[in-house]
Formats: sequence, C-alpha cells, structure tokens
Amino acid sequence: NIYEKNTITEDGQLMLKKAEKDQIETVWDRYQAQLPQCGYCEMGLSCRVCNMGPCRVDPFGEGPQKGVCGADADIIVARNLGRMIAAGAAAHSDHGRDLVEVLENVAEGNAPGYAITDVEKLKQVALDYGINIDEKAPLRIAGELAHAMQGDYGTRKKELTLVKRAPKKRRELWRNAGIMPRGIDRETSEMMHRTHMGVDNGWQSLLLHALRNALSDGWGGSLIATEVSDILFGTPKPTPNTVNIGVLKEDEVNIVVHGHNPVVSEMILQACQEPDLLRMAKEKGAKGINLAGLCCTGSELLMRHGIPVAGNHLMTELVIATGAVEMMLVDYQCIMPSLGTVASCYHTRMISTSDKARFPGMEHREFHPDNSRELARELIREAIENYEQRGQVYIPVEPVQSVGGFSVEAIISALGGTPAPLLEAIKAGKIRGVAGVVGCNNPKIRHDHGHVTLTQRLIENDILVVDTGCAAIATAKAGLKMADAIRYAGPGLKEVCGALGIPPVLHMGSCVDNVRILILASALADALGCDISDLPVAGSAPEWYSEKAVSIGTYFVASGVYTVLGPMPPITGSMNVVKLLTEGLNDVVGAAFAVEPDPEKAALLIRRHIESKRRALGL
Ligand code: BF8
Ligand code: SF4
Repeated sequence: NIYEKNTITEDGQLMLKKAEKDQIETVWDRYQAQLPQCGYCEMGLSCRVCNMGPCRVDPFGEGPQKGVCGADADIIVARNLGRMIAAGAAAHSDHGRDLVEVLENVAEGNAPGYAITDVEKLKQVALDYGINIDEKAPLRIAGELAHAMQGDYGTRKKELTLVKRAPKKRRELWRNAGIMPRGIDRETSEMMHRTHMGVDNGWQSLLLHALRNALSDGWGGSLIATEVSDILFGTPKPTPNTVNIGVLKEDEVNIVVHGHNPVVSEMILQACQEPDLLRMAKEKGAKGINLAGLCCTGSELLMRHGIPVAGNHLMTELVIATGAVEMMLVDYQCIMPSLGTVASCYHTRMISTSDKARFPGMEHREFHPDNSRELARELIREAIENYEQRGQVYIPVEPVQSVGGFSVEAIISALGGTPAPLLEAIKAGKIRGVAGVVGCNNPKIRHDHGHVTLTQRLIENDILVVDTGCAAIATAKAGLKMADAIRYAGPGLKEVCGALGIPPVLHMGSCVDNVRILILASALADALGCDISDLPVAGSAPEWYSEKAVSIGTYFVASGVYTVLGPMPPITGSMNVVKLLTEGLNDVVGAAFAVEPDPEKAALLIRRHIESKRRALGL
C-alpha cells in the first residue's frame, strides 16, 4: 500500500493513515503533485542568475546550447552547484555564528541561563586559537575565544585557525591545490561573486572554489558550531535514550523542539525541569512535562542529555498529527513551511523563535541571549495551559531504545584513552573500516530505507558505522543502536563492540557534528602517519535533500573521504562536471563522489572502496 511505499517505519505508516483520515496534506502528497519535476532543473541546465534570463540549455543538443549571456551547460551546471554549496555552508556557519554570539554574551555576563559547561574544552580550543590561558578565568578566556572566532568569519588572507586539526599532508595538499579556506564568510561571499553573470566562467575553477567554500564550512563554521556547543552545553558522553513517535506521552504535557541550534532547545530543556512548572503541569492534570526533539536540535539534546527524539525530517508533520503536542518550538533549517497549517487542525501551538526564520501559521516569540531563560519559562507555562485544549490523541507505537552521545572524546575514552585499540582492530581486519552515514530524508526515496539498509549491509560486513543528522535518527528507530544491536553485526565488529560495550552504529550528533567524523578520521590518519584519503573509510548520504548536505558531501570529499550520494544532484546536464566530481577529483584531493540510489549497491561500492584502501595500506 501507499503508506508502506512511502516509509519503512511503522510509526510513519500508521501516522500517514491517520493524517489521511484527518485530511492532512503531507510532504508526500505535495511531492506527487509536483511530478513530473522539471527536467532542465533536474539536470542543472536552467539558469536564473540574471535578468537577461531565465535561460535553459537543451540537453538533446537540438535547442539552444547557450544562455543569453553565452554561458554553456558546463558553466551553468557548475554555477548552480556552487550556489548550492554556498547556501549550505552559509546555513551551518551562520548557526555557528549564533553560538559564538552567545559565548560572547556569556563572557560579558549578558546571558542569564547560559554558562561555560566544559571548561577543559574551552581551554583546549582557546589554545588552538593561540590564546594565552595562564591564570585567566574561564569567562575571560571565553570572551577572547569568541573574539578570535569572529575573526575566522571575516575577510582575511590567512588560513582558518582550526584547519590545523587536519593531517599535515592534507593541509599541504589544500595549499598546493589553492583550496585552503580563508575567512568563513569570505568563501561564501566569493562564491556568490564568482557566480554573478560575467565573473568566473571556468567550470573547473568554479568547482575548485566550491571545494574551498565547503571546507570553510567543515573546518570552519560547522566546527566552530560543534566546539562552542560543547563548551556551552557539555561534550556528549554515551547516554541511553528512546526514539520514534512513541516517545510522546498520553498523560503528560508534550513539548517538541524542532530545528538546529541548541541555543533555544537547551533553554527549553532547563525550563521543562523547573519544579514550579512541573507543579503547575500536575495541577492541570498532567503527570509531567515531556520534552522531545525532532531533527538536529533533537540530536543535540539526545547527545548531551538523553532527551528522546520523536522523528526525523519526513516525520515532522506527522508528529503534529498525533494531536498530542501542546507546543512545538522551531528555530531554523529544515522546518517545512507547511507545519503551521498542519497544526491548525489540532490544538498544537507553533512558536518560531529566531529573528531570521518566520513561518506561516506560527506565533513569533524571539529568543535572544538576554531573554532566553525568562521566555522559555513563559512559553512552557503557556504550553501547560494548552494541555486542557487537547482532543483525542493517537500515539500508535512503543518507543525504541537507543544509545547516543558518541563525541570523539567519548569514543576515545571508550577505547581506553587512545585510538590505538580501534586501529589494532582495523589492522587485524576485525573491523574492515569505518563509514559515515549522514544526511536527510527525501520523499524521492522511501523514508529511512536508504539509511537503514545501507547501515545494515555495512555492519554485517564488519564496517563500523558512525552517523549523524536524520540518518542517525533513522538507524536508532530501526533498533541498530540498542545495546544488543551487535547481533546484527559481522563477527569481527560484534567482538570488538561487544568488548567495548558499544553498539555497532555510533550516533555522533547533528549535521554540524559531521565535523566530529572529520576529527575522528584525522586522529586515525595521524596515528597511522598517513592522510585521510589513505584510510579505509567512506562517507554516504543515502537520502539527502538539502543544500547543507551538498556542502557536507563536498567537504568530506575535499578532506579525502570517498562519498556515495543516494539522490542524484542536479549536475547531469554537464558530463564535464559529472566526470570531474566522480573521477577527476581523485587527482586533486585523493577522493571523489559516487551516486547510487540503491543502498544495496551503495554498500557494495563502499565495501569495495574500503577493501582497496586496506590493500594499499598493506592490510
Ligand atoms: O541538518 S539531516 S533533513 S534536519 S539537513 Fe535537515 Fe538533512 Fe535532517 Fe539537520 Ni541535516
Ligand atoms: Fe541566462 Fe547567462 Fe543570465 Fe544565466 S547568467 S540567466 S545563462 S543570461
């Protein structure tokens, strides 16, 4: 049936049925209504960069082969891809900037409710920035660090500070290829400049700058986002949690946070735990206040506090259709503008919180570092009031157990303080290699099918999987992160994970936390004295949809990680671009992309790649 065709998840199928009954339009309905999607756009062959256009190039060679300005298919495709990467890098990096601003406000005493939680990490990152930390109070270090990080964002000729964490060989490669990232904003701004009509019309030079732009995200904006989040809210440690729509509770006030930046969700969490508000909830007849997450801000809370996650990207409308959510608070990114309409059919109050993100049908209550604590309390009070308005609820499944919180620090500590045991297991062949499975859901792919199937095939074949974002939520829902999930793993991986007491699939966080995978890969490369591109590792994004995912895939490849995409990016209009991205980049950065929508085949590609890297290392 149609429900099973759309999603592999039981909660998704049952909720789709419920949504149909309630006459709720979902992302799948709207996708169907768009079909067939524009073939020119699918191939990247349409251009609306300027007002002499819009233009399109005929892929069959019969109609026009150039836009009004004279741009051919190669230029148009490369320009479009470059702009996708610029948007993705901007999204992650601006998220990072918001955290730096909170750090600055904490240092100045203007952010009640926020604090420095991980002083060790603050000091370590400050040292990376060359800040003298001797005899300085944490708040003073925090102020200096925030200032230094702001410097990384702006115009500068130097290299980004944190690229020093990449292996030496990799940095030399970036310098020689001319793709070493400078300012974080600079690279995005330069991409917008280069893709203006009449600027960079070399498809190769455009794509090289696209690599640099993506690196400014992976080794800049996203890395800052993760590090400052750890400093402010704590570096994750392994924590049990529960996932799927069953984490909502019939007899409690359900509050859901959706979006990305922990700056809002952490304050909501604090408020949900305050005794006077809990008392108030009980007075209203609820057993308590139940906070659950969606998407990446959900993963942020899951990683640090074991807060349950109700679902990933394609589940966000369906969570509201339970009728059990008193309030959903959103910040930014991946929040479908349809959510307000869905909520209008139920009692759910929808709150937007960021000065840069508004949505139809939502009430706007803006969070700033100085008002966050009070505003969070006020909103939770209102959510509790709303409990009385609740109608019938439908929560059709039981939650699934999972373990998350695998920061690099936590992994190294599980290994006994050094990456050596993991390397030994890889050398001995018990673990063949490590694969990152990351990214979104996309209605073009059966929901969660790509993530779960690929992950199963990999762990069966003794490949350790690390995951983030919506992929990480998918495999958790599928039970691959339960303590006893090692029963799904091959014999070697089962033995190693069993001895360490970890699942074969490690939740490393939200999408900005993909940098944790980069740092892990760098640690392995350093320990082996090689480059990241020599390692038996791979990346994949089986169900990606967002511009952020394009930036992530690109910085993975530019960092030396072979990366397999599920859905095809809009580049097939230029064979030159396709060839460069899937083959030519091997000569530039020692890694390239592959595209394979079938996760069974993607698993084979990754296994083949990992085995070839093992052979090259003599393993
Ligand atoms: O940053 S995986 S659908 S929620 S873009 Fe979005 Fe994709 Fe999910 Fe988080 Ni990432
Ligand atoms: Fe057309 Fe060139 Fe303008 Fe693009 S930049 S819309 S191809 S004229």
